Amino acid sequence: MDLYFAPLACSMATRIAAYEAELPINFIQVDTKARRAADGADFMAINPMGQVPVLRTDDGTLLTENGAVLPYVADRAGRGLLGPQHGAERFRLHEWIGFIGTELHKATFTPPLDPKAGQGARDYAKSKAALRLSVLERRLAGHDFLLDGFSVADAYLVTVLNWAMFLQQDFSAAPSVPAYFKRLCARPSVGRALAEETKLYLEEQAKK
Ligand SMILES: N[C@@H](CCC(=O)N[C@@H](CS)C(=O)NCC(=O)O)C(=O)O
Repeated sequence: MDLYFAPLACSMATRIAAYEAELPINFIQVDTKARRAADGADFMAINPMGQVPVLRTDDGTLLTENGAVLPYVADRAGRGLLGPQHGAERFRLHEWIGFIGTELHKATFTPPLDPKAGQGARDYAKSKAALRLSVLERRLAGHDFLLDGFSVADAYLVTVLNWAMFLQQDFSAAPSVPAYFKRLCARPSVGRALAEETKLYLEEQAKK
């Protein structure tokens, strides 16, 4: 598998998942502003949205969208290593990935990180945070993970919460969320992915 990624972007969830399950994977860095991959490829020809993650599977299929990439990787790992594969809990996994992708990633944390977003967009995003964090708080107070064990949904959530930390999000009404983040960062897969991508991010910033 090849993962097209940008440092500390949402594609880091797939890196964490691959490390967690020890899946063989190649990483191809993308400059999403220049829309070019490190191997020289025109990234718009790979994903017409110009967004990471893109996963090339071993048979050459290109998969985009976290909602497809993360369950694919979970199924590749098998044995429930990255989440339930069958039954009602499988739908819970999709429920959390959908929640993280739409309600947290896009609605809450993208506008404050996007230099092109105006103050109106930022204020709108800020007004969304409390309710969404309360949903996380309800689950994470008393549970170590979003589901019974670690899953690709946790890989995605810790990736998005890393942005919240950078944004100095107010977690006073949801104290279990930063505690969860700290716990997850202590996992070798998460710690390794964060260290590697932070280094790449800083190198990228230094070039600009
Ligand atoms: N709906 C997409 C969103 C992916 C996304 O927002 N990727 C961001 C990085 S976190 C990106 O590549 N942004 C560059 C751009 O939009 O030009 C998914 O779930 O995979």
